[in-house]
Amino acid sequence: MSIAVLCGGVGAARLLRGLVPLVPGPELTAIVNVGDDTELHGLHISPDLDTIVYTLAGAVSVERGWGLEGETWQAMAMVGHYGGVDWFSLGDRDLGTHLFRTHRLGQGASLQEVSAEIARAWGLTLTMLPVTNDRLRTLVTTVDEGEIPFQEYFVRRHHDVAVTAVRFEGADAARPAPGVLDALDQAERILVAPSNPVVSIDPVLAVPGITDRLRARRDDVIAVSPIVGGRALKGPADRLLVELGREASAVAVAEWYRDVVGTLVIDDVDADLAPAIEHHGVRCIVAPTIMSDPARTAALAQVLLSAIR
Ligand code: FO1
Repeated sequence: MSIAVLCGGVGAARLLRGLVPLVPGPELTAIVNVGDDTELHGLHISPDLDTIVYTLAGAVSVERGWGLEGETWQAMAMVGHYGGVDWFSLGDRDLGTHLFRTHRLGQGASLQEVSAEIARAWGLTLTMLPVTNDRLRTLVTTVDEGEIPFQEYFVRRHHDVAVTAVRFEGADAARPAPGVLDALDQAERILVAPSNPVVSIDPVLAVPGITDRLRARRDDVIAVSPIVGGRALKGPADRLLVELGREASAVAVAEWYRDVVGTLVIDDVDADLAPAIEHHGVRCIVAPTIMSDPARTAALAQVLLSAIR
């Protein structure tokens, strides 16, 4: 069964880890957010693409969910020694990935080509596509500093500042990377990972053509709620929803996605929300969604694959 998955970072990477043993590599396409991408020290950093690669390769830091396990930080310490930008922690080995990517982009390779080279080097067989090869950047309007780049909000400010708006710079002119629309047309099922709807999935949907494709295939689109028991499993999705005038609940996730998602999988603890979700015209499946170990991750992947429309 061919599957396309709309992906942010950590939550998507974990879901893909559950899908990889069940879906043959050539039939699994990850379409990945690039709104988190940033340029630092002259390097192009693609956090969500890298988080997916490192996770599927079994090399990700278990504690952080991003970067590499057993990483050292000597280069960063040296940058800090000079008074340079050291609030975004780039490990010594991780830096090699950014050096390689930046060099290849400078040679004229597309982000998609470099991402495929990196994934191949780690032995991955799925197709991993940045949603676009063009420049797309998530910008966040904060109450005290105005509009700032996503990583300044997320990492430098520890996503601990109230947000009034989110914008995807470059999205209007961005073209889907080659293969993205075909994957959405041809996949038997399209999954939306339990990533942040506001800052991880919306930048993917903002690329012209993607939302239209999903609308056309709404009955085949299944999302997993990243909000469980009124809280985000990781990151600021719960606070962002509230700051943008919604509530922090799986019902709000259903409302957020209702135009493009036909089915929402919510966690057992939220079972009583199922009627309210179906009231929004979104079919609801109740299942354990917390991917805390390989068995639970595999079970969630199985639920998604066997969900019949
Ligand atoms: N997240 C942090 O909270 N602090 C960091 O210093 C940090 C560095 C970093 C370096 C490379 C990379 O690929 C990811 C990194 N992340 C860091 C995660 C990154 O901010 C992600 O965009 C978020 O986790 C949102 O998906």
